[in-house]
Amino acid sequence: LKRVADDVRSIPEEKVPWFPRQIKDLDRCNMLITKFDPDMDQDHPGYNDSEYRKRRAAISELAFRYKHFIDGDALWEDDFSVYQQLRSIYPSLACRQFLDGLQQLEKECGYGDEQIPQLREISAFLKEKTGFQLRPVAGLLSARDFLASLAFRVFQCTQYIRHSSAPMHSPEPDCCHELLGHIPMLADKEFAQFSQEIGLASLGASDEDIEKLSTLYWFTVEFGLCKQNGAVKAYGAGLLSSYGELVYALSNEPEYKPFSPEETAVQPYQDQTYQPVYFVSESFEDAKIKLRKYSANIKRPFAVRYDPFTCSVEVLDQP
Ligand code: TIH
Ligand code: FE2
Repeated sequence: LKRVADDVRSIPEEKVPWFPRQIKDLDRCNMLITKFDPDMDQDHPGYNDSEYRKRRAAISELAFRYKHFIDGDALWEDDFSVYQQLRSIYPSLACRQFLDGLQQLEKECGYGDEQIPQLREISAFLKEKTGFQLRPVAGLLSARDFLASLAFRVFQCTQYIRHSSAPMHSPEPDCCHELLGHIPMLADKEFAQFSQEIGLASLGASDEDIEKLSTLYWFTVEFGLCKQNGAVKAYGAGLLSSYGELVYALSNEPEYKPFSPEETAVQPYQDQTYQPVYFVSESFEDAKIKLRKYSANIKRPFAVRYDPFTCSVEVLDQP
């Protein structure tokens, strides 16, 4: 079955027809024409071929579902405890930018209800805040592909949920991790820019540099700590989505090192359990400046510049 517009639009008798003003207005530009439909059109060559129609329906369904958090409801229904437990410790352990982002998501986007906003709603929310948008991904992506999407301010999100027997820590990303770890941070302008800059630095880089950039990503975007008003706070998504590791990272147990891209980029890491070492930056601003300096030294025969008007990357000859 073809999907038609949710609401039938009445066209008012005005001189200027309605047109979208904001990106979210595009939600209303969703009317499809029901034509050449093998389910409804008796003249369609596939009308009497049930296998063909089934196949087409499945393909259509994939395209429709592409925009949604397929397993999203599970976070709030089955595993609402993940949210509630983490929510209670955020005020003392999470950085200011994260708390701001989460509060906006609760106020403007339906976080905290028993129902989760859909991927495209969160995506529209982020787009207004920082220009980031979300894209569903079936599983773990290669570092190169994942980082490349950041260059365009696109964040690739998993949709499945962690097993209910281990809500405190998951060794792989899941929807709790994306929703509670990454998305509030991506609502911060400075953090969004930091993320995009890692992405831009990765475009066309050697395998060796990709490895270093993904290690930098790991110890900042995923497991970063930063100083704020004299205290150390978490801004890494891997910490902010794991009750167990968040408490551990801000205890006396792990080792802290000052964030320094050259050193951080070659620090070995493992992804089975908690990190033995975390890097602490003075501020986002400080991390961004250091990263920029580091990226400028990555050897590439060209330079890149992002054009936000066309959402494309310009490739420039290196002088
Ligand atoms: N360990 C995180 C969690 O429990 O939410 C998930 C991951 C972050 C980074 C890699 S896996
Ligand atoms: Fe992540």
